[in-house]
Amino acid sequence: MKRIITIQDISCVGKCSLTVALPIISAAGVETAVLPTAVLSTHTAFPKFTFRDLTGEIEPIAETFEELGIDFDAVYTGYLGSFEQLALVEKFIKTFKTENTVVFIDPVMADNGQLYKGFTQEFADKMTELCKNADLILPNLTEASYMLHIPYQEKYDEEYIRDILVKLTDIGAKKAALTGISFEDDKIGVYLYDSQTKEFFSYFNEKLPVQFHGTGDVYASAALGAYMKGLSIQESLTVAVDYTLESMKCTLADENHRTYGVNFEEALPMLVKRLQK
Ligand code: PXL
Repeated sequence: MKRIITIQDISCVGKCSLTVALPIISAAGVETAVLPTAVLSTHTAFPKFTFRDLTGEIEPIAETFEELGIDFDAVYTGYLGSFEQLALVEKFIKTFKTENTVVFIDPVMADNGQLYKGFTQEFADKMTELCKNADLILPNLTEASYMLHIPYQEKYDEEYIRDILVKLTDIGAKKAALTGISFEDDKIGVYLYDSQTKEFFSYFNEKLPVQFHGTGDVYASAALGAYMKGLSIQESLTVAVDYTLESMKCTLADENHRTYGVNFEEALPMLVKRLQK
């Protein structure tokens, strides 16, 4: 069984980051080690939240892993809360990366044209630096716009997206996939560029007329789980689109759904089935 480590916060309520990555990647049949970077009462989109920073734990934990000879087949980073964390995570990646380690960076910091609470352009620039270490980065279009210092555009064509993807890989990541890409009102999906083969790939499925918090983390977790399970990157990104859609459909199927994130739990059997084929 493959073992990955995911480095991001744990938000007690409001399904995102570790409370999403741990169950999804585990269900994919991949051992999921965690390195929590902070404990929050909820994610930061709630009107009020506590935030206990765990930056001081990152180095001692990493050093202890190293002394014990613990290794990982992949390092997956998501929401990171400070410049110091970005530096420590880069050090972690450099320490644990071997020839076969997959480095998967989701530069979580923005959506819908806006940075999340507490983030700045300067932080986005440092996150962009971290992305140089990645085999695959998974930004949405808002994050990519901050990374490249270009205005966020709601309307775009395929040429625009391909140009952004090439520019993202020019920074250093081997592959870049843009999530939440939509050229038609009723379709949404992913667009990938592999700088080594110079090939593009895209996949779209139904676009629902709703938006939920946490879908980016559900998407990234499913994609990594599938990839570590042995699917190709194209298949993994495809399964993750379908699984995220299924999670949103399960959320809507519950008339009394509370928007603490999507119902990825009841969609898990579908993900597991797709990974068994
Ligand atoms: O889903 C991304 C995310 C993760 N962790 C925290 C967040 C957010 C987005 O708002 O606030 C703490």
